[in-house]
Amino acid sequence: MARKSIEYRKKILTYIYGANAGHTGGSLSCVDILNVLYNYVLNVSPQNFSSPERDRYIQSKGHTVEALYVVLADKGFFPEEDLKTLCKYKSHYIGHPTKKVKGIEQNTGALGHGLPIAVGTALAAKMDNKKYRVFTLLGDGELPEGSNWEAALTAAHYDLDNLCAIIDHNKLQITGSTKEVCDTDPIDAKFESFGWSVQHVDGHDLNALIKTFDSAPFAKGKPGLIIAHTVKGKGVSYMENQVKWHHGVPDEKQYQDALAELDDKLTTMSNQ
Ligand SMILES: Cc1ncc(C[n+]2csc(CCOP(=O)(O)OP(=O)(O)O)c2C)c(N)n1
Repeated sequence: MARKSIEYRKKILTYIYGANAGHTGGSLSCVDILNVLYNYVLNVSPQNFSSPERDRYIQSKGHTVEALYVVLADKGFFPEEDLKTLCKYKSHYIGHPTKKVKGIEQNTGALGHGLPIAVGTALAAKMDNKKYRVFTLLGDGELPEGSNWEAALTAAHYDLDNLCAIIDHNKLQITGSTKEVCDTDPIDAKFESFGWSVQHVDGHDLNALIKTFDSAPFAKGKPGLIIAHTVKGKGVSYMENQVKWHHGVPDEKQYQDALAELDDKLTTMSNQ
C-alpha cells in the first residue's frame, strides 16, 4: 500500500500535466486517505457497485477528483487509459466528480454538499435496516459552508454512527491558509459540541489511518469524525505547503523533477 501511494501520486501528476488542469496540492494531500479507504476499508468494488449493500464513499472536496480517478482506475472501475481524456472536450472525466464515471457515488464540487448527502444516505441505511457504512471526505477550507453545520447537527440528532466524515486537514485552501481565510478552529471541539465523536490521525501514516478506521464507530450512537492531519502537495517537496499548488499545474521540468523525486522514494523503499 505504501508503494501504491507513491504510484498514485505519480499518476495524479501525469494526468494533471497531460490535461494542463487540475487540483494538484489537495489531490496529493488526500491520496493516502483514499488508498486506505479503497484498499482496506470500503466494501466497494466494480462487481458490487450496484448492490444496495455496498459502502458509500462521497468525495465532498470534489475539486481533487484526480486522486479519486487514479484510485478508481486502480480498482478496475474503468480502464486507466480513459484518464488520458481528463478535461478534454466530450470526456466524462471532468474536473469534478460526476456519476457518469463508474465508481462515483455523487456529483460534487460545489463545496458543502457531500456531508449533507452522506447524512441522508446514512439515515436511509438506518431506516432500511441496512448494514452499509457511509464515508465522506471534506476539505478544511470547505468547513465554513453553512450546510456542513446543519448536516452535523442532523447526523447527531439521528444517532448516525454508521457515518464517518474525514477532514483532509492540510491547513490551506484556495487563496491562503484556512486560519486567514476563515478560521474554523477548534474543529474537534466544535464537532464534539454538536454530538460527534472525534479522532485525530496523521493522514499520511497508512498504519495509523488503518487503526483509526478500524476503531470506527468511535462511540455508539454518535457520528464519527476523523481529522486527518495532512500536507498540501505531500510527496513533492517543492509543492508542499505552498498555496499556489492548489490548482497549479507543473511545467515539463517541474513534472520531471516531481517524478524523479517520487521514483527515488520507490527505489529507497525497494532497498529497505
Ligand atoms: C460553494 C463553493 N464555493 C467556492 C468554491 C471554490 N473553491 C474550490 S476549491 C476551494 C478551496 C477548498 O479548500 P479545501 O477544502 O481546504 O481544499 P484542499 O486544500 O483540501 O484542496 C474553493 C473555495 C467551490 N468549489 N464551491
